[in-house]
Amino acid sequence: MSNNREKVMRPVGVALLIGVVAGVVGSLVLANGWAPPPVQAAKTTLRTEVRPGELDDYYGFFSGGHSGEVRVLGLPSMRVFKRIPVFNIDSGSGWGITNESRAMLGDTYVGDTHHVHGSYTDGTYNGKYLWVNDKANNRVARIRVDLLEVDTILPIPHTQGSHGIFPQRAPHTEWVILNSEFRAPLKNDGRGDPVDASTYTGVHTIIDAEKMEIIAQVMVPTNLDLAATDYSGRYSFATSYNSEGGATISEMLAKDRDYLVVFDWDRIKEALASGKFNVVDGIKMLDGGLDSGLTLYIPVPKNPHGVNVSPDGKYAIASGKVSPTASVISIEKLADAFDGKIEPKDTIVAEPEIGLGPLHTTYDGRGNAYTSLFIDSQVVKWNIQKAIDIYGNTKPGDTAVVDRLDVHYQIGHTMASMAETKEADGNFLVALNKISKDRFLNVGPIKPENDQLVDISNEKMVLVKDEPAYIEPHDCIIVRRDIIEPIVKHRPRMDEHPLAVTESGIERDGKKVTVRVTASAPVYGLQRVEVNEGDEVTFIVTNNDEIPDLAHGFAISNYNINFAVGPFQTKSVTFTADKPGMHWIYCTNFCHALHLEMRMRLIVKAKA
Ligand code: CUK
Ligand code: CUA
Ligand code: CA
Repeated sequence: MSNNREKVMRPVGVALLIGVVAGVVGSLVLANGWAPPPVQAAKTTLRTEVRPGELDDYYGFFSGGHSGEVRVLGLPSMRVFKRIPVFNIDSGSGWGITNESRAMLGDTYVGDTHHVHGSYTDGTYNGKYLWVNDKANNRVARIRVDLLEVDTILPIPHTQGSHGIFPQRAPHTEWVILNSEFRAPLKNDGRGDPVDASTYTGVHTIIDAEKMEIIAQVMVPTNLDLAATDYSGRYSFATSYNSEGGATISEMLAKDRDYLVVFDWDRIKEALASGKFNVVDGIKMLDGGLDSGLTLYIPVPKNPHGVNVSPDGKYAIASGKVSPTASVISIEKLADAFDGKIEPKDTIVAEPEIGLGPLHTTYDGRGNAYTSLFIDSQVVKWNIQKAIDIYGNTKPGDTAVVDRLDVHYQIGHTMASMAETKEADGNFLVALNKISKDRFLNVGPIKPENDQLVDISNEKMVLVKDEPAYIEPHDCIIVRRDIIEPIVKHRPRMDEHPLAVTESGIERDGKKVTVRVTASAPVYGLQRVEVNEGDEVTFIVTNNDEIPDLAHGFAISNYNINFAVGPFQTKSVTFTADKPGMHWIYCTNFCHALHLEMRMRLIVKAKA
């Protein structure tokens, strides 16, 4: 089955890369006239089907790319259970429409979510929070796992291309770090010479995980792409593909080597405690330059992409992207390199050749790494210890590669179950493939991606299923159900919202009208609300139904307002009553045999 694809995809991938190098971006041409490969007969020892009445074994938290959301899937079924609106407007839930969500979003309602990661205790998930970046508008959102809803959105000044994000893994998550992929002017106010890229800076932002405040920003001369933290709570890592400090694609590809940048948290804490920082716009800015002592710049082959730490905590592995290699960095050796006892490059203990276009690496907890190969459209399984053993002394025929699996085109991230924890279990792996060519019914110019589920529990990888994915997941984490399931509630405490309505009523203060409404199937607590044209009207709606799984909706006809309120939740909306007339307010969520009757009138009396 691989023959067809290698013929087609290798040249395409190479052509794409050459195209990129030549500055001809976007010339991805797929050859016509080939048959899709036959579906591989899955030989798997794991449960891969989830029949009616059964539950999945894992939660998958997937970023939604430029849809701006996060998705919750079940594995192995790959069913999508929930789309958590984050940086986007969502008509289904009313995110971006309610006062509560607008207080977080403001008027910025597009986003680009790339990386979702969870909070940790002792190197494994504790089921409290998830964080996700917004690459487009430089924000970080926190999702409460108990409700699987966003509770905070934090804007990150001084950054552009907010990309790699990772929480502290031990002893528990106090810090979350975020990389700025695009170097940019620190004071980005259009003054001075904004064209002069030599003045731009890269930023490693440290965020207080509980308070969701910025603790400090470490400035570096280079760009910072993907992020990881170690398992001891001492280091964070960032790949950097633009050590050149270039502003054009050819400039960014000028040098043969770029960096894996390591941040030493002990030294950063020391610098903070001893006041070695400037305050810019209220933020503590630390110098993380080459001679700062806070950072280590490990030279790795040209334009690396992902960095992932092995579940035993021993290695940070940077994927080569432009180089067909992965660089294995010994975390144990970092302290000596920081102390100047060894060179930064001496922390590299292996650099195996694994294939074309390595992007991200994941793990099975049995000593094997699995790297996504964008150009080869493969997942390559390789043994870390073997790569170390043959490093610098590779005899003909020696290879660390154990197995290769053709996946369905231009794979980006790949992630194995629990692989970002010390409890990596080596059961499933997801390949997040950018292109689904011929695998699904044609749906027009913008097609779904193809997220493929792979059984990695045996020596050979086995492709289990294809799952179309709406625009445009980048990454995911796969978390054992027993960690998440006990945490997720059917409803919050009703008094969690300070405005929770216990009694419906209308209150007027000049031109401000506050309407408090309960919603309990099949009635709202009011039947009619009368206001005057031009009034500023606030509706506060509390769903006080005791029944789990019974949401009510609240749509105001002709007013561009529609939101859903889950059990014991309260949501509010404020608007100007600028359209005189009678407007039905109705429940949008089918809640009762008399759901259609669950409505009330909004009367807006004309001015004159
Ligand atoms: S990623 Cu965000 S640019 Cu490889 Cu995580 Cu593609
Ligand atoms: Cu409440 Cu439909
Ligand atoms: Ca470069």
